[in-house]
Amino acid sequence: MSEAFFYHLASPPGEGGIAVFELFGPGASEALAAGLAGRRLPGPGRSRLDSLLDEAGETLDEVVVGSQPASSMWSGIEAFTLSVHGGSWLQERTASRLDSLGGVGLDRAGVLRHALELGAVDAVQAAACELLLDARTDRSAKFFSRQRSGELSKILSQCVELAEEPVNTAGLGKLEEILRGLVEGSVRARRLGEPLQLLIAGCANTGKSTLFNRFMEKERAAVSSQAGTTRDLLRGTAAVFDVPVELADSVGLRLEPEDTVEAEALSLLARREADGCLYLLAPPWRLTDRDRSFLAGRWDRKTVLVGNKLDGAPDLPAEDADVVLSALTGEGFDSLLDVIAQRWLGYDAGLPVDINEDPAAPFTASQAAAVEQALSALVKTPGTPLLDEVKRCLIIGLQYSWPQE
Ligand SMILES: Nc1nc2c(ncn2[C@@H]2O[C@H](COP(=O)(O)OP(=O)(O)OP(=O)(O)O)[C@@H](O)[C@H]2O)c(=O)[nH]1
Ligand SMILES: [Mg+2]
Repeated sequence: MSEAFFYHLASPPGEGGIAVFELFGPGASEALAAGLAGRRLPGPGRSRLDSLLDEAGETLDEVVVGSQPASSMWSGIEAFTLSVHGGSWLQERTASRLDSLGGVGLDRAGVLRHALELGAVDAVQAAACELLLDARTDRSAKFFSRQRSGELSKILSQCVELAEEPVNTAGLGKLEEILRGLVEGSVRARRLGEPLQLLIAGCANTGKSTLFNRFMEKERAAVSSQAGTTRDLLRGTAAVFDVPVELADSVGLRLEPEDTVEAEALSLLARREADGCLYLLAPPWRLTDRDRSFLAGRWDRKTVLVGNKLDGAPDLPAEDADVVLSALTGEGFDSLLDVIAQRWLGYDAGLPVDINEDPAAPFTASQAAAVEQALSALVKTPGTPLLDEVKRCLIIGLQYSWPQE
């Protein structure tokens, strides 16, 4: 038996036109050559047509074999690619053939763990890689692609170097400035990979589902003039300035639920967690006792009061509403987006920001914690910063912050 190697199904799961397996590790070339009719592998950067043979030497499938340099692989690991036809049976059969050749199948996280061990990526790049593959908006994809290339890693390495230099005021000042910038930018960066979760709540018939649909840019939720239309929680991902935001449309609050389904939906709603709440008010946009009792406690400081149905009441004062709009016509909707971006997404006034301009900053909880600890060790005792501790935290951020617990 030849030396072990790893394989990974890189194409999306399920049936497809073509399925792509990646093979890497010390034993990959020998094992792959043994499984091919031609028994010859392409040179670096090249591909060739061949046939994959089963254990008995019969052709399993016509395949394209490629030899990929580390720089062109998502994982940063030099690999062979084996493209087979994409039917489910063939995918399974190919995997079992690779097993019989001595291969060990790895999922995406397994490949990244391996890449981290090999030093092909650091922990920041591994996290970025995972988030890039799951990115739901262009803004997220662009940001994580830059972090996959090492933008934040480079800044953290530069900080480690500054912490290693003999103590001098200019260097320390610079280090503090960089770390403060990273901490500040991290709210915005984290929201690109861990979407903000907002609950849309309010009394029955205030227009929650209409607002939800406006965020989704399509008719996802049923809307009607009858109170009690929405019975269960409906979820969807919207893009606010191209930042992913997860929204939940909820059952309307009523004193007397009509039946047990509505009562159950209301009791679920009372226990629901989210980062924030968009609470809808109908004209004249004044909070009632029922509104206050829902908002008291859990949603107190996490709510934006949205005065809806502006089209029907154009000249009213905003009263308790933080923003007034018409979910039906879209008038005033942009100002709600501004409020969300400033309140929760870490953007200043002066939106929209170009989707290429999000500065590099910690984008996961463990990266953010590492950088915050480095900063607090730096400023803890003025004049005698704990530089070893600063360095230790930064190295944790760079090398050990992925996978997160
Ligand atoms: N004029 C006007 N009507 C609106 C607006 N938003 C919603 N409506 C209407 O108000 C009614 C209720 O809207 P929904 O979106 O179903 O309200 P809801 O809060 O989801 O209602 P429940 O699910 O029953 O709690 C519908 O007839 C909507 O067309 C608005 O901005 N202006
Ligand atoms: Mg509704």
